[in-house]
Amino acid sequence: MKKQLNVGIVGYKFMGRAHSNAWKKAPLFFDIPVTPVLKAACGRHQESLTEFAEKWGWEETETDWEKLVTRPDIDIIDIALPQHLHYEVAIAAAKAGKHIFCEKPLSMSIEQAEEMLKVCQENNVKHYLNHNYRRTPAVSLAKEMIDEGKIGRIFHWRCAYQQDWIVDPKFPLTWQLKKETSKAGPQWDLNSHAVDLAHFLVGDIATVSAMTTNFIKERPIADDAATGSLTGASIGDEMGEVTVEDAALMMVMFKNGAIGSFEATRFATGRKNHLTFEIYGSRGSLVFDLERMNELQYYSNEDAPGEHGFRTILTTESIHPYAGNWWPAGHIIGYEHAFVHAVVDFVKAIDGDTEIKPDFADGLKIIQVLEAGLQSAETGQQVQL
Ligand code: SOE
Repeated sequence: MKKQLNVGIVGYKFMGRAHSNAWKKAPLFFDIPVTPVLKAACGRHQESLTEFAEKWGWEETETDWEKLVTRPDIDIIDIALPQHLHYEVAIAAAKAGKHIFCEKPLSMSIEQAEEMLKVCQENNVKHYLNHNYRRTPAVSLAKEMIDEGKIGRIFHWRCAYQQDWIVDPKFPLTWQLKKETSKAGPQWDLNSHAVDLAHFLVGDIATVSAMTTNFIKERPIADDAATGSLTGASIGDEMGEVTVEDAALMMVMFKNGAIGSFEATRFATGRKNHLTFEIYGSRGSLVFDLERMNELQYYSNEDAPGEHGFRTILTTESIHPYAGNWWPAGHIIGYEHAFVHAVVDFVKAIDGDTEIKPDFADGLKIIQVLEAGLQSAETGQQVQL
C-alpha cells in the first residue's frame, strides 16, 4: 500500500471546495508517491461544517483550529481561509511541524510574511502558496518556452485582471471590502496573482508606481454567514464604509530591464474572471487569457517571411505540462485542474524533500511589490524595491 499523508483543512467556502476537490482528484489522475487522506475539516459553524465534510469526504470535523493543527495524526495543514487568518494558523501549524498548503495572498503585511517564512524554515516544513494559475498547462508551457529562449529578451509585460462582481452599489460590504480583513482590494486579491505570474515568467521587479481608486464609498452591511463567498447578502439598510480600493493600476520596471503594467479591477462590467497577460520579446511573443485557459498564443519572429502571425497552441497534447494525465488531446480542462496540479507537486515535494514553488519566500516578494504599490498610490511617488 502507498504511503499516506493526512490532511487537515481550515476553511470550507469557495477555496475549501476547490482544495477538497484537488486532494481527492490528485491520486486518481496522477501517479503520486503518497496518497493524501482527507482527514479532518475545520470551521466555526458545526452544522454547515458537517454538511461540507460529508459532501466532500472529510473523515472528521473540528471546530477549534488550534486543536486541528496540533493533532499528531495530521501531516498537512491546508489554509483555505481569507488572508487575515493566514498568519496565526500558519505560525501554529509550522511550530507543530505540519507542512503547509496556503491560499493566496500570503499575509496582511511584510512583517507577517517574514515571520511566516522564518518559522516554516526553522521548523523545516514545506510551505506552498497557492498561486494556482502558474500550474495551468498554458502558463507552464509559457515558462518552458521563455526558459528555452524562444521569446528572447523580454521587453514588455502587460497584464490585466478584471472582474465585475461588485459593480452593483447594493452588493454588500463583505470581508473583501474591508481593510481589516482583506488589507486591500484588487491590489491584494488580484494583483497578487498577476505579480506571481510576472515574477515566474519575467523576473524580479525593481520599481513600482501605482494609482488606486474607489468608486463606491459605502455599501450595505453584510450578513456574516455569506461573507466567505462572492455572493454576499446584505442584512438591511444599514450602510458601512468601503475601506479598500476598487481598482488598481501599477507600472513597474523589472530588474532585467523589461517594463510592465498591471491593471486590477472589480469594476470591469462584463468581465467575470478575466486574467490576461502579454509578453513581448526580441524573438517572439506570448499571450494568455484565463477565459481561454487551454490556449497559448505564440508569435515567432523566426517564422518564414510572409508567414508571420500569432498562432494558437492548444495545450492539451500529452507532451504539454500536466495535460497527459487528463484526457485525450483536445479534451479541454478547467479552473479546478490547476489546484490538482498544485497538490500533485506539493505531495511530491514532501515525499522527495524537494522545493515547491511558489513558497512563502515568493509570497513575501509578492507582498513587498503589492505594498510598494499601495505606498506609491498614497504618496504619488515611485517606490524602489
Ligand atoms: C475573487 O476575487 C477571486 O476568487 C480571487 O480571490 C481568486 O484568487 C481568483 O482566482 C478568482 O477571484
